[in-house]
Amino acid sequence: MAHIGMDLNRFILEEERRFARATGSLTLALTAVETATKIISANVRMAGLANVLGKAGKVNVQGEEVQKLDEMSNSLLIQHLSDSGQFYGLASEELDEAVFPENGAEGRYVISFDPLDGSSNIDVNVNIGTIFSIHKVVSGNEEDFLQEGSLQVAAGYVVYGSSTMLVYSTGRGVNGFTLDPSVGMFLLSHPNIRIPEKGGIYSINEGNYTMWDSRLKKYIDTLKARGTKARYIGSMVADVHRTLIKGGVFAYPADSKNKSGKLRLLYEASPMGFLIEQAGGRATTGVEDILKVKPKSLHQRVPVFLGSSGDIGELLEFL
Ligand code: P6P
Repeated sequence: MAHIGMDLNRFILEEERRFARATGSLTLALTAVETATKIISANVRMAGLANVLGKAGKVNVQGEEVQKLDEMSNSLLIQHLSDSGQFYGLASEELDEAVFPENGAEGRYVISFDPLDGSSNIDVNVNIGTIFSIHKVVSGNEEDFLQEGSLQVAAGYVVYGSSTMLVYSTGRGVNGFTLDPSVGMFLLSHPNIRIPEKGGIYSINEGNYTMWDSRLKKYIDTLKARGTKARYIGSMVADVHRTLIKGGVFAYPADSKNKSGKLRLLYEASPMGFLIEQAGGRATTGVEDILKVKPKSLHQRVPVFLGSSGDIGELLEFL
């Protein structure tokens, strides 16, 4: 029985024991994510001191300046996920193509991840995070990354904020673990997270208002008229974490400049949509459920509206 303070490893093992056919592979896979993100957390915590601030002098597949912490986080995840032997393939926001670890031939899973999302906030000490999405190997090639979000075996994020929290789901609810740096363990702090049916907060970059569809403008204007609170950090992991805990709506819509929105399906929209739905909320592109979208490419972007089911229902009436 899960109790506050239970460590993540024991929680994962107890979850595994509930499945007679479990081989322990997912446990090893999740443990590799845990180890890599603990090390990333230690580096993020000392970013201001260890000269890892600033640019790495490179540009990634998204055309974004690569920050040193981005590069380090990506390398750490590649190393630990590969070493685990549980992953047939790895897809990263920082890599144009998927990589297939030498010792992953027998791996039962593929993983897509954003090693350090929100990295433009690194130099100003604002929350950033790691997001991951795990699918089963089906065909043993790159197609395995292009499965619908509803088929995820596990998804989660680590938010490096006032504390470091790992929040994940394997399809049986959502649980949050807070890193206790004094013992270097993630301890259960938020068991069975449920998102409120309605929340009094909306989270969207209003700097793009003039480029939005008129129906979206009408919806946001209605929220304002009601005095709904606006909260926008500009770091998806932080904005979604607040939405998961407090309720409300997070949105990164398409606009006249970004016809498919800005956020990536495989390692942002899909894992976050999975968590929000597992917590009782909804996640949509505005046209269809995010978890039903069949990906066409690794770095495909989609419009994102996710949060409390009551709020998303109202939003869809406007759209
Ligand atoms: P904007 C960070 O760069 C990111 O990918 C997400 O973490 C965040 O939600 C979004 O972009 C913020 O974008 O255009 O509002 O700065």
